[in-house]
Amino acid sequence: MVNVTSFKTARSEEIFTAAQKLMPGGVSSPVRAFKSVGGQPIVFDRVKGAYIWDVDGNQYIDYVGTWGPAICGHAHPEVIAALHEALEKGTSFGAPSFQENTLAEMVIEAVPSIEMVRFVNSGTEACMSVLRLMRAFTGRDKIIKFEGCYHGHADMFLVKAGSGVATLGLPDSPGVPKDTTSNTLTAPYNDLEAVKALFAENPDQISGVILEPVVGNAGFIPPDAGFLEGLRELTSENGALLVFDEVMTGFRIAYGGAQEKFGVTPDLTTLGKVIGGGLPVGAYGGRRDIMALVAPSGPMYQAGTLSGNPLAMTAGIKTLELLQKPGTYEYLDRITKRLIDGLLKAAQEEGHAVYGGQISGMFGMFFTGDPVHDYEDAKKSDLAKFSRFHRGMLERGVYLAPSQFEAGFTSLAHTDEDVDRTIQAAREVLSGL
Ligand code: HOZ
Repeated sequence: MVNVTSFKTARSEEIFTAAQKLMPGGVSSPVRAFKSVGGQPIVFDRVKGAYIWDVDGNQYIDYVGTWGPAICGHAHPEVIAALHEALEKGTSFGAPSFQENTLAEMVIEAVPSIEMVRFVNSGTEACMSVLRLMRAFTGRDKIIKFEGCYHGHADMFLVKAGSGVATLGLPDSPGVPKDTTSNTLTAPYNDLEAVKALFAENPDQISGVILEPVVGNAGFIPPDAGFLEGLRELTSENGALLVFDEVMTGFRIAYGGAQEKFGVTPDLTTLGKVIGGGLPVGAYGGRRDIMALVAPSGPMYQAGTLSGNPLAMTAGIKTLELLQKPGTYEYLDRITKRLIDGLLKAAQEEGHAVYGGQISGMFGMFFTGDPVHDYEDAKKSDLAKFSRFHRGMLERGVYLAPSQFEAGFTSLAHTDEDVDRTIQAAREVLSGL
């Protein structure tokens, strides 16, 4: 753990300065540039278990977990060993492999809504494909999404989106034609009445409702009691599909995702992150009669050279095997509850208004005393205070997501001692904010 007086960043700064001349903003994805929290990002050298080491030799307890996939801890020895073995057989086939069957069987067995699955390469790809499928199946063009939910960066979803769009406070992106988003209707999260009104205003035109069943891209926001059930009823009544974007929550808040946790089964589901065990992967799946429309069994076209990549499948299979061990989700829940309870208590005792919570290994804390049920509530968080908190934690060897509008993640590698050290660091920072 970094002692605040020995926190050095010269090498990170040198690399990031060079990166800014080579790549827009110096990064391959916007949020990691630290723009909303200020200061320069640290440049990673290696990761292991619950820890990160940067190029200056600082060590951090990591609560980003490569944005979710590292649920077993970074570079788990069994995942690495399986990858070594798979690597010897080649890096890409572009043809069927037995590993796809294995992972498909595991996903179908685990996720209540999924009877058939298609593997792709990212969460963005999974969501843009599922949208085409929603429209192909229903013959309707409109969709409903929620403010602050993020479903990747495809044109149709860049309306009131979360994640980097929220982090950077961007208006809906230039380059997205108005016509492309004219069929994207939005409602506040947790607001069933707003959804009801949209269905009433657009009879027989809405193909479906897509949402993060637990929001992670506007900070951590759980569904209110009855919200998911209400959406299930409204979509069924209106001949529309219900789609859970479980890219973050899949295999994280329960083995079968949010749909297992809350007992609400959507028609279609998107996955990513954990099912790739740290390699690039995504998937969409659902009812057999809907998935039958996907080419080549049906006419809805979607394809990919690297889809079903044997290395990604191998890392995913091993990760899911590790997650099947008894006690996994109980451990994630216990350690994460200890973390968030400790952070909230420390903040309150140091005189800060905070609101937060967790489900299994997913958590969040806002700098507002009011409950957070939707994106408008999340925006009331004191973002300047969050930035100072983030920097103070970084200087004390704790790596938090560099945005108030991203959930945090724990792993099976995080120990009670890591959590206690994190709370101690938080107390120090909060006392000076
Ligand atoms: N969209 C990701 C989190 N919600 C951020 C990915 C990244 O910056 O690496």
